[in-house]
Amino acid sequence: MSVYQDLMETKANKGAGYLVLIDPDRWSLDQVNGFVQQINTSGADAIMVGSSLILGEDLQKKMKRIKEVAELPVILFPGNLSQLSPHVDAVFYLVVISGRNPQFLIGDQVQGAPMVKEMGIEPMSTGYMLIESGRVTSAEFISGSKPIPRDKPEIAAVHALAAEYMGFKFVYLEAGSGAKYSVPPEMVYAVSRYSKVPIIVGGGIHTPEEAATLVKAGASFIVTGNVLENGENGQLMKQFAAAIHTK
Ligand code: 1GP
Repeated sequence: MSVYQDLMETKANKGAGYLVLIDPDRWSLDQVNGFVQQINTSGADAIMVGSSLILGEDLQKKMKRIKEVAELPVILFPGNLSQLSPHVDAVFYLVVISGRNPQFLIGDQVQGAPMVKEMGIEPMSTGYMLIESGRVTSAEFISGSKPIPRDKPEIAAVHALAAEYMGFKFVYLEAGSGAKYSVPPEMVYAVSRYSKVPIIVGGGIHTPEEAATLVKAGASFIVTGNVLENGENGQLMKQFAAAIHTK
């Protein structure tokens, strides 16, 4: 079964899916083992790996280690082409549709296509939208694109409809890692009413209650990253999974 089919089954059977994001810079090669083991038993549905900017060494070694230890699908969430890796099952093939920067609309996608083919990883086209979240995030700065104002749900909705008409498999509403405010539920609701594309929501989600509200508003997948980077977090992941799995 493809990772896409697996995610769609998760959505159908559990109501929504929980994706745990690993930023490789936040974990040493040894630490990442333990974290992946925790994720395996947390009730999460898949592991995402990547960041808008990675400074640390050993990226490919960490990816390999994550894939070896993971008992869940591993999905690359690439900030740029240098993060492409054969040590994943699939890649969110991101297009920053909220921006107008040609590098992130088609340039990198063309450069990356033969690499993804050669690596044999599954591409899942994803219309990625940056949503204003109270401060300039790394994703916004690095992508050189303006976020959608958080009080303009209709702008996000029409971008999602365009993504649907262009055949994208997902849209990703992104407040940015460590965002001050997560994506407003009103925006998720507007997008889910206007377009049929499954919605991934991430950035600045701190509590299971917040995640549950976003699922109720229409999110199909919830991503948490930062909130799990402070030591013991197995219990918190279980709480997130329970809040997100509404069926
Ligand atoms: C960032 O949406 C993800 O790309 C997760 O964000 O690290 O704030 O949870 P956080």
